[in-house]
Amino acid sequence: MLNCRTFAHLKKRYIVLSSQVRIMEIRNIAIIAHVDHGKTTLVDKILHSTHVFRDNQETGDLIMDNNDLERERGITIFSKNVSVTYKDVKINVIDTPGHSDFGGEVERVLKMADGVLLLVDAFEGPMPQTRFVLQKALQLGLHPIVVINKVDKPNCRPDEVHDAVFELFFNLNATEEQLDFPTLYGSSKQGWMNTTLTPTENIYPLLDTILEKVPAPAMPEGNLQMQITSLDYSSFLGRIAVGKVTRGVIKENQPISLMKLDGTIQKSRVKELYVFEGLGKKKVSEVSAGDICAVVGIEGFNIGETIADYENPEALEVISVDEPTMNMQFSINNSPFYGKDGKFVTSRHLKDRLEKELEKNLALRVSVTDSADSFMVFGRGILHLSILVETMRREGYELTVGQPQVIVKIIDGKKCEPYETLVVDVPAEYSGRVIDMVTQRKGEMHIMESKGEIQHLEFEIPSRGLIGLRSAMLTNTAGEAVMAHRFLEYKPWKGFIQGRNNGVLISKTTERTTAYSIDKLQDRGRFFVDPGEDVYTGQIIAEHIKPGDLVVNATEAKKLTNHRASGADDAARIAPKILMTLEECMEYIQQDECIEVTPKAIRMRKVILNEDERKKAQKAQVEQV
Ligand SMILES: Nc1nc2c(ncn2[C@@H]2O[C@H](COP(=O)(O)OP(=O)(O)OP(=O)(O)O)[C@@H](O)[C@H]2O)c(=O)[nH]1
Ligand SMILES: [Mg+2]
Repeated sequence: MLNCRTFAHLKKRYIVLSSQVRIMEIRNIAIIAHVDHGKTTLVDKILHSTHVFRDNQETGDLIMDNNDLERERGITIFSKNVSVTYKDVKINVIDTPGHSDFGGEVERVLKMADGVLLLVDAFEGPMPQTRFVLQKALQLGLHPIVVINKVDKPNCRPDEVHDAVFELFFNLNATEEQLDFPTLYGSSKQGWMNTTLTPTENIYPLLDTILEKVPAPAMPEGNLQMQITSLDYSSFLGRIAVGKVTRGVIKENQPISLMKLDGTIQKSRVKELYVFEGLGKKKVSEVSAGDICAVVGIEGFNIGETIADYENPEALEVISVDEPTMNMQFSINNSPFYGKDGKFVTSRHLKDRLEKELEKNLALRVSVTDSADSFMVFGRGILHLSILVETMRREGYELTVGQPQVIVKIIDGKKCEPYETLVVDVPAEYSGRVIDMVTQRKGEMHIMESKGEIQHLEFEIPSRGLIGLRSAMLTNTAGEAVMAHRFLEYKPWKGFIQGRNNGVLISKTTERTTAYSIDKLQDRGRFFVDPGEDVYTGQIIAEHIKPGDLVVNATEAKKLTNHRASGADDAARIAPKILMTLEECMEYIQQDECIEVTPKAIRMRKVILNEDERKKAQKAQVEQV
């Protein structure tokens, strides 16, 4: 039976629209933070504590990072919408990626939110991406709720971090109201949040703060307006437009006008309509202003376009998508091992796949080159491009990718290149080395502060200088450095930056490597291949310990002697090969090198495999300069 109190409570939570239709109250929030500060873990906990799962339902580690690559790397690549119900209020939650390559995505999806949770790691404090996403949220007039996460970590410093966050708000010109942000402390991992540092049993204090502090979305009646802010893709339904309805009502089968970016109007019709529910979507017949929905059936739309009334369409202000800052050549695989393990190997396959990618990968561009076998692919950074290559190889593609290059622009008649802010936190004893390393790559130090034992360094550096820096940094600081960077702006070209210091050992032969040969060559270089691996002429098989390349034979068989013919003795003395990820290879190779990528292998090689031809080309290049 309903008693008076519950009735009053229900009345508060539902808005009576017309005589009979009651619409649930809504909150739309986005979770933003620097990479790895715990956004997805928190979204998972929100789903769990609002009983999206049956108690006995098996769930993986992070249910939200559901793409294979996301799971493997433990990062979020695509922003995602989920929806939960708490105290009769529908909370739409948008999980965003924290890596700076996907920063543009965050900026767009913030358009769907009426509030944000800014997560900050209680140990690391605000990082470059924290600043970037907070700035975007403040500019949109949102009032963030600050969550100091990971207070379970030893040596964390929640109070200091809180002060640093306040300072960041202040420096970003937050208004009085924005500066008056509510703060919660807790551990997403342990599943608790509180307004003080005292642990609780759950995250309800956070959910209560959301209900209290995040404004309900505006729900104006009138002609339909919905801006497409992100897209979903289903091989069955095709491209799906996602956004918040900001005015009026959108209905199944409704004819609409799509207000294109170029100002033209395209007539179309809504086929199906979905709202978010739990981890999935629920088909509905209509959605009113204030809620976030997914629309099926609209052909050829772009992000930022408005779905508007059929008769009286009005567009919303266009949102721009980040321009690429880096490019890389994608070609068919033309190594001697071509076609051995891939399913899709021709230029036609490559072209079709890249075109398909453009439909859903918003910050990506592709252009043709002089050769029908090569395409230039433009993206937001190494990670953005490497994820595409990784995805393709898992689908069965073979391809060759070249050295990633930053995109140069002519601005006011001057050659300009992208610059980034680089933040490095490192134990004081290594800070000198870090400064040297960054300065060599044309970085300039702007800030140097001590945080206890740790030195906090901030630089401005051309993006070019960052390529390959991470591995060099880890080697030179015994793995202690924590670094993060984010695109700043285009500025004048900074001149020559020294590439890789060491040369490489290149295979002379196309054969199987032997323990005998590798053992003999071990003091010359550190190997990328094991004994018994097939290699080809021109393949990079090791890093030379000195500058300059060397062509070597790593496939010689041991001369049989009267005693023993086995290579077991040699093998026992061989150091295990260095395993490099695709990204590490991308940062490692130089301009005359490229990477062969197949479903089973990643091999670095010289672009010109034949030694004589390579020398001729080098000579010609030197003469040209
Ligand atoms: N100690 C501790 N670790 C946490 C906590 N929250 C998350 N983590 C860990 O931090 C790592 C990153 O967590 P995610 O939730 O994937 O971080 P994210 O912010 O979604 O990362 P991106 O999506 O890549 O930006 C994982 O290893 C988590 O287990 C916490 O409260 N305490
Ligand atoms: Mg995440």
